[in-house]
Amino acid sequence: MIKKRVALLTGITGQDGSYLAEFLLKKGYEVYGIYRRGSTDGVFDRIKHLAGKINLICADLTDLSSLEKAFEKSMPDEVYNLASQSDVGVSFKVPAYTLEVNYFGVERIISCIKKYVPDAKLYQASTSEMFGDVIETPQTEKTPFNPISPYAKAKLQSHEAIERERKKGMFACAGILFNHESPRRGIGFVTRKFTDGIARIKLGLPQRETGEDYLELGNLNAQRDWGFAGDYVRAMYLMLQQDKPQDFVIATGKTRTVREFVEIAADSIGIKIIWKNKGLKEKGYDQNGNKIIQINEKYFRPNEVRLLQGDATKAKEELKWEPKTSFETLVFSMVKEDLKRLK
Ligand code: NAP
Ligand code: G4F
Repeated sequence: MIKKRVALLTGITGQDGSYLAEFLLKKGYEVYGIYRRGSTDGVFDRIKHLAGKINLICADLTDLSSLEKAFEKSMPDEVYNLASQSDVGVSFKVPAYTLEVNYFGVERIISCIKKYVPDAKLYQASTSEMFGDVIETPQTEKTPFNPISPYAKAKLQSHEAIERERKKGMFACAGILFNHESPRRGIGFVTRKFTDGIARIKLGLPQRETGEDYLELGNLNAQRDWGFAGDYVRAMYLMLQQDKPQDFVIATGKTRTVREFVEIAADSIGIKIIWKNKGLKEKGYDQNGNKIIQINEKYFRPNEVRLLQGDATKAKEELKWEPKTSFETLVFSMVKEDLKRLK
């Protein structure tokens, strides 16, 4: 009997982990996932439909002994390190913890691979946030990094650790992924915060964070290259199927402002936003004159990445990877799922 290939995923309870677990199960993998114990319910919400199909192990990226046990138990052929403190804004508030998980956590994973499965392949979740105050547009694998947040600085250290290990012979790849979203996106990120918020407005429900009947947002002028998470996990898998390990930019190539995202999402359920005033006093009204958006300074960051736009030509040529989902389809699906859930 042919032995199934074994994948170990950190961050299986997150957005990408849930899509990647589904993808690898369909490919016939035996899937192990690391979860950390949550103090609240809902930790398994994104993977409850996979119960009985995946093997879950309680471990934490800050705890080497727990990771060693996870490796000893799963003995993976492929390791996908998706776990991180993934919120850029929060990283300014907890920089040391962010470094502990996002950099030292990766060093712990590397040491487990060396100890238990030296021939295993490693995927590391690097990020477009490392381009920071961008030096050129669009950004490619050759664009110099210029990180400006504690999150991006920690991710760059782990990105360099991957390069170091690759030079020493490990099959280690980093995907430099641009923003990718889905109905399973964490509620704190701007896209999901807005699709949840506009669905509440449509249904006459109070906002989740404030209880108000309008939504508070930060910088509407930041530009991001947004794709669909389900498309991006395919690229992670493809990177580990190549003959030699390399890093790849994964992006759609198109950039849009937060304001555009907001307008398209609202429009998809018949709400036309009319903007009045500028700067911190700017507000958004619906066609009936009801205030639905207000700017709150607390959502601005000490340092802001103004523009991200990726060039995924290398992935297209070498991985034969291209995004399949359009921006509009992505936005509509997120709004639709939030409406369905809240109803
Ligand atoms: P996510 O939804 O926030 O998921 C993060 C995962 O990491 C969760 O499963 C979380 O567990 C886990 N985690 C956090 N701290 C941990 C710790 N100390 N030990 C073990 N697990 C821990 O993130 P995502 O959007 O799926 O992103 C996946 C990865 O790609 C992350 O590394 C992120 O930084 C990176 N990335 C994301 C994007 C994007 O646009 N989504 C773009 C580039 C790179 P809990 O469920 O217990 O919180
Ligand atoms: O949705 P965001 O929090 O995502 P951000 O900072 O781009 O980070 C995401 O993408 C990175 C890849 O580039 C990942 F590495 C990272 O893990 C994460 O997945 O913010 C997007 C933009 C920012 O410019 C932010 O200032 O939206 C702006 N924004 C405006 N109002 C807001 C808000 N962001 C949040 N979270 N909440 C707001 O109310």
